Amino acid sequence: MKTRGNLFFFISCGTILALLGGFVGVFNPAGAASEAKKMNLDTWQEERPFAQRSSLDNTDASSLEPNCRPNQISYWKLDETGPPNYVDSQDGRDATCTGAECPEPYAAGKYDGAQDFDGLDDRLATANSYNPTTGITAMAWIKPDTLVGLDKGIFYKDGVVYLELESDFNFSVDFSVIVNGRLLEYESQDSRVPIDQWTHIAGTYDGRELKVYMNGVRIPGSVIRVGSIDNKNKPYYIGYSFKETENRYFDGKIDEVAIFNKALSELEIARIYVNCTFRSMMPLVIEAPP
Ligand SMILES: [Ca+2]
Ligand SMILES: [Ca+2]
Ligand SMILES: [Ca+2]
Ligand SMILES: [Ca+2]
Repeated sequence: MKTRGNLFFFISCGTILALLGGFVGVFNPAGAASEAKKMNLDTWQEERPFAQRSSLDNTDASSLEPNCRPNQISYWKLDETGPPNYVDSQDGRDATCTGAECPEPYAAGKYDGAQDFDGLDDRLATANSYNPTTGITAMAWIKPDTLVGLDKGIFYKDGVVYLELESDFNFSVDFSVIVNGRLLEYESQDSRVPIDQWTHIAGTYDGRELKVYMNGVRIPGSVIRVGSIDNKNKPYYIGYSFKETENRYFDGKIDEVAIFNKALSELEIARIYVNCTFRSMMPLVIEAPP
């Protein structure tokens, strides 16, 4: 970006929300990811991928909930500097690993530390637990080192939920739940995740419709089946999934993994994507176009 014509503003919460569409552009995969953002007002709209243009551009401040992370039931910040315990700050559903399965700590996470998975055998697993059945959201920040070979497992519970990257579609976001004993899956195809950049991915199911999100914005399309999510007393895994006889490991960094007991709305996911800062006072750096 060019640097001339900088204007510095302190913008209050109302204006921040009016600029929500701008945030989505600023936080796109090609952008940096810190609090103070540079915004080229003329070009961000054109540069933003089609999949990231949505009704969020017309967001009204009054419709946002005060709770930053509504209905969250587990939240692994993955800030730990070594094994074996990775804290679930919501519900004590801590994840662990042993020996060669343990990821390396990665200091430059999306928020504080993250974990670096080797793509060979690294994974974290919780103890057995039951899961939501009427609705679910799963999300994570990921920064792949490589994307080759099999699908990549990001978050997984056998026979319940799969947040993956689909190798058949250039490693786009792929979310699945098991509804009434049958797989319900949406391979979004046009949400390709880039190498070596932090990308936020999420999937939701509300008892009827399954949707996927990338960088806080819904990817067009969905699949529908009315029913309840299967409930299994099994572990959750981070950095791994098992499906169709394949062990699917992820090579790269994972941060801020969370699950919720309902399908979050587009606004709720957008708020989490920007770290729930919409209502905060914050400095913005706005660049005039060249
Ligand atoms: Ca973290
Ligand atoms: Ca290993
Ligand atoms: Ca690696
Ligand atoms: Ca798939």
